[in-house]
Amino acid sequence: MSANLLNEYMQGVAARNPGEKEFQQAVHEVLESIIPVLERHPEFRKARIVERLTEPERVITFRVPWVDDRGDVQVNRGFRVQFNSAIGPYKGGLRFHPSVTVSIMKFLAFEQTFKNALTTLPMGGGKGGSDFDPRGKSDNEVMRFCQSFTTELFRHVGADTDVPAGDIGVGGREIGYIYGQYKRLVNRFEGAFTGKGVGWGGSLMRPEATGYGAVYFAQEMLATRDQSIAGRTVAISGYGNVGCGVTEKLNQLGARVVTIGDEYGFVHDPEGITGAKYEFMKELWQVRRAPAKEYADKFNCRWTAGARPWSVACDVAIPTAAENELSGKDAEQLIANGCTCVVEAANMPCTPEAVEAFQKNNVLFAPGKAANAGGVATSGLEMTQNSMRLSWSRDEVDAKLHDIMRRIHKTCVDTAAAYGKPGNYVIGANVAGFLKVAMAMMDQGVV
Ligand code: 2IT
Repeated sequence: MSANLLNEYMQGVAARNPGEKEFQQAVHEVLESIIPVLERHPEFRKARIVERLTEPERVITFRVPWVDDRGDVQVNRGFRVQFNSAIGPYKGGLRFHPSVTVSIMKFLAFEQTFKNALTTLPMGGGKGGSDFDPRGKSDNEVMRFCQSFTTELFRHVGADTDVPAGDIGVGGREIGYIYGQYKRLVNRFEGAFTGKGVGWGGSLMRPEATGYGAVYFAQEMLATRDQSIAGRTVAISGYGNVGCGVTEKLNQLGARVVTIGDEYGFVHDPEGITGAKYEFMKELWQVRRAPAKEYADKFNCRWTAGARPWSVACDVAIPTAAENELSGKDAEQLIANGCTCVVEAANMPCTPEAVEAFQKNNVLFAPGKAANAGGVATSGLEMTQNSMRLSWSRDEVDAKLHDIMRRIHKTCVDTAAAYGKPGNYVIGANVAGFLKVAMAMMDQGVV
């Protein structure tokens, strides 16, 4: 019965979204978890909640023409997927990366819908971006691209409609250029974007929030086994915004981050990325957008080309880069090397085979929609501050973030237990996120 229902839904999703591998993968993972909920709630099936929830409310694609520094015309494709607004205005980041496709946008917006529901804040799910590659572009080129992108995007977003933020390739610089153009077009200073500069409506702690939140979540998971993060060796894969936040918080808590990497390979620094080395790592991406190998060259560490860091012995693994960066094979290797806790700080970084391997081997496993929700939760806090026209101190934001992460953890644990799968954070997160959105959809009728 369960398998039939899942197959039936997935056949429909595959037929309507042919070739959209990442989107189908994200939907499959959620539907697999919520079949028991649908069996308990025939009214959800009658109201076709799953069919509605797997269909984005709106998918916008647009042309982004711009002129590069040589005077040549360039054309990119822009997207905004407004997936679900049952519990609040669409909310989610913008990704600028050559790998961006409609499938990637839809998977991210779908995930975001459940993640945002878990934060306890009133935010619907959305995502956007472009196949534009900011690497190797001058500041002026990035600005011209952002202005052209916003010249179309602006008509679809707004403080009470859809509030984009950053994601891969979109940080403070890009949000600045996008916001400047937005404000010029609408002639209003309003909280239509988050991740803004702290001097003009941004929230303290937003840049660090995703990474800090993932570490808070790891602490809560370890505490269920009477363990602590202090003294642990941790492997991470990226060194952007999320990687830096994770490393900074782990250093504060006395853990040791021993790897960073990019698509070309990874660095192993067994002594840990601390002090001046951490400052160098931070500058590497955030200021210079330089390759990870520079860290290995500068500090005389081992560089392994063409591989991810999952072969390194560690207690905790925190993928911080991108989807499907940790395979079933990688998972087997981590388990063999003694890793007992895996936290998805990126979106869907572990393949389904990897997740299965972790769960079979009693590894604590936190799915991204729970563990990396601290970023968007702090975006929600930025929206609150903008509405109130005030700004909170760093400590105030951090305390709220910490509290939200504890609550998400508890929700996952309680929900998993209520559905007979204690300790299964995938079931806990998917079911709790789904229930919140589904009940709101039921209340609002067939829309
Ligand atoms: O994946 C994510 O949650 C984000 N990129 C952050 C989205 C946001 O609106 O802050």
